[in-house]
Amino acid sequence: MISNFPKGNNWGLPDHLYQYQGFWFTPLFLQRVMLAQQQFEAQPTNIILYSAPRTGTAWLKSLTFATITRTSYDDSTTPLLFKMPHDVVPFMELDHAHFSANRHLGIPLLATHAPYSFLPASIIDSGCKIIYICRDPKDTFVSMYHILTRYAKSQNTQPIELDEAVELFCEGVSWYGPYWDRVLGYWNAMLEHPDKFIFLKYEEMNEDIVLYLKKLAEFMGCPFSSEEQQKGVPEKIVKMCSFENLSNLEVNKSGKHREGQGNLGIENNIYFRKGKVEDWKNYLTPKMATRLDQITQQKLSSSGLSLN
Ligand code: PAP
Repeated sequence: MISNFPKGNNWGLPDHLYQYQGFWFTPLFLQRVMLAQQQFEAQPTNIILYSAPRTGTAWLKSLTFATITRTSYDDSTTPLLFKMPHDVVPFMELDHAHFSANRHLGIPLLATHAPYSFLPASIIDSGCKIIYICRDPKDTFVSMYHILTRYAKSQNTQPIELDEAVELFCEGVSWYGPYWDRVLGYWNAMLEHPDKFIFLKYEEMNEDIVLYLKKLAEFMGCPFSSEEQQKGVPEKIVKMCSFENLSNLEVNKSGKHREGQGNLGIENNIYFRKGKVEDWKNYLTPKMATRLDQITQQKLSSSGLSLN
């Protein structure tokens, strides 16, 4: 069925992207999103982490995981010391079975990159909490371009040039793209169900991460007590989950994620590049940046949301 959908360039990688109901996916991910739509049974206690690729998923996973498990572990015992963030919070598209297992451990977190309109109905109907993180499209694009060029090299494929990738991203032809449409999908859903959502921006979190961690803890139903605050627990979690700390842990420097799962296997350090705001200034020409900003303004103009 998928092979009949409109085909697009997967930024030079051997397989194509396919467009379905307005969004672009690799065949494997589209298949898995569709499977999850049919089979995934959310519980009201679930907390779902939504993000587009390269917008801060690993950071959000580590922060929420460390916060939720803080009565079981501290910064010298947390599994984050020996497992990468993507391995402590299951990913709906690929870890369906793993998620069921984690439920028994009392970890209610689940992550997905699926656009809002593709969510399993049980997630929307069950009333579970939803945490969304988004990022300036320019930094998102630059981060995506880097992971794809590294991935292409690991597959012995010639990566596409930056200007070609900008073109594709602007046309919406990118993993789970168009980027703007998916952010808007969640933004509009948040406006409809404000009590269920917390909507985060990577840039704002960078400015005051302790404040946002406290908001997250409250939203997840496990606020920091005044005693914890006096002991500096939020600050310790922030330090544990910082880019500097995580990217220097042996597991994140040298391990391999999804090893043995076909061409999904990839070095863990690919997930930790620079962790900076406005790194796009080092890569995009003014013309490219203006083009991306214009699309952002055009697409979000009547939404009340800004992304740059
Ligand atoms: P994914 O979609 O491949 O899982 P995701 O974790 O969403 O990626 O985002 C990766 C970005 O978050 C990278 O940004 P960069 O390419 O601009 O550097 C990565 O470096 C950054 N990142 C990873 N961990 C952290 C962290 N602890 N704090 C801040 N940024 C981080």
